[in-house]
Amino acid sequence: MIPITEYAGRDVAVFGLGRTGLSAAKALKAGGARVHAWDDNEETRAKAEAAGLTLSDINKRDWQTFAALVLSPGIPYKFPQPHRIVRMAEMTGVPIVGDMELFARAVQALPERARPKIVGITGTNGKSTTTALIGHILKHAGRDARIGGNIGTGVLDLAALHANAIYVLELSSYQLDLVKSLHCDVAVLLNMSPDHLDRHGGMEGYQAAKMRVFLNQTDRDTAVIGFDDVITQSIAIGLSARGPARVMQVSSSYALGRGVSAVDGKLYDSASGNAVLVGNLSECMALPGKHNHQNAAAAYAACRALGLDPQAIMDGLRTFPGLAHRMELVGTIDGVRFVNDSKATNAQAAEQALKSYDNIYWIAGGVAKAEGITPLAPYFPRITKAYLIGDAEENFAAALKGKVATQTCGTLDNAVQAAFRDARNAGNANPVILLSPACASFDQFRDFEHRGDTFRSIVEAMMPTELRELA
Ligand code: UMA
Repeated sequence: MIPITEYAGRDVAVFGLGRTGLSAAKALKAGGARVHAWDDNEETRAKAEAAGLTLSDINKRDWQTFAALVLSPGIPYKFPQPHRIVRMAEMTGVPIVGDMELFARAVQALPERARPKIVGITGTNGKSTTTALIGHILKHAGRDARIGGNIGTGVLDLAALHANAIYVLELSSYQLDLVKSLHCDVAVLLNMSPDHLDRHGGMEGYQAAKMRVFLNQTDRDTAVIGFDDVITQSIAIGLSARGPARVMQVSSSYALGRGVSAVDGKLYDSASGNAVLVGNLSECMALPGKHNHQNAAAAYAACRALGLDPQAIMDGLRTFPGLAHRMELVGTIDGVRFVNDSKATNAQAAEQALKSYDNIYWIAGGVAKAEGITPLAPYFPRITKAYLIGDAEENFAAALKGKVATQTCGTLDNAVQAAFRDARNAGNANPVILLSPACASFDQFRDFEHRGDTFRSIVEAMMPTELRELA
């Protein structure tokens, strides 16, 4: 935990008691503040109390006594309309901060030589993968990397500040909206397309929030910017001209004259003006597809800025296991790869996986969404056979009829066994058994994580003992 001492002896309101609020309340309490913790939801309040927090209904308190309001990122701040509590803080002149701002100020309060490094990662897509990837590369190279933020661990839950530590933080637009003091030694902006527009009052507000990842950067810092969409291209051009940070462009669409590019599956570093081949991204099993190659290029640029040498970074890219439940390679048996993409609960999410592999033995089904699998038709030629499970199996079999060979399997266990038999016996190149269900899981599982964990357990049980120990 990172104790927050800034408010020692003062009263602070903490509103929203999910992951952010709970960790902020604990960190503030550990730093000596009097915490007034509250949430609109009764059940959440009960859970927070059970976790040891003392509740205090901030709707009924004297706001003049509050030194700050710590707001969770999911609570409406400005749009579609400010939450009642936000209006209360504004009317009484109580400063509103997020957990990232508390973290940033705690870092800034340290003498310069005692400050850890901060890598902030944002973008519309790929930020969790890139965050986990940078964290993995750094750890693999022996650095003390701490991964948190939007990826799932509240930043104040990470281990205490230390000069040699590197905080690798996924930053959502919601979190960025609430920071002023954040100073990223390396700031990564991957890409930008319309998202969360109602929450930011439109594209301009969304873009302005994302741009805050570059706040407070100096000429000693690096801004890594994707060059594959028009919005981030113009941001990169603007920041290159205006500075102050050194801009490093990255792309998986263009061979950049100066930057880091992934071209035809190969990673090139042309930061010096000459393109140098760094390595082959096809060796990085957990990073298939063009979108992952952009993530890899960004992670490479970020880690170079932190002083890692190219081969150490390539080693990290090669050994990255992927994010749990997102195109996660859970094992390889007799040359057959098993990929857990259980998080794909709709066709759009499954599309990412289907377009990343060939010779796919596809496990799909569960509780289908309205669009079914019709939007996935362009990827049917990549599927060798489909193994269908759960409520949707008959519907999906009908949708695939005459296009893809199918087998209705009922359960995930049956599907994995049948797919493995076929994939191993077919003798085709690079087969992949892909669980990317394009469905919700609750007909057979608690949630998508339970479904993915079950898949992993089935695969591990099929592994010879020596492989199981390595898994
Ligand atoms: N609440 C109220 N009143 C409201 C709205 C919410 O009291 O009007 C309360 C809820 O009852 C709940 C709490 O606020 O108890 C939830 O706060 P939150 O939504 O900020 O969620 P946290 O659990 O604190 O998780 C947040 C991020 N969630 C969001 O930004 C929505 C998590 O990102 C992040 O992992 C976590 O902090 C730790 O940093 C999740 C996310 O969905 C993955 N992010 C969005 C995305 O990626 O698209 C931005």
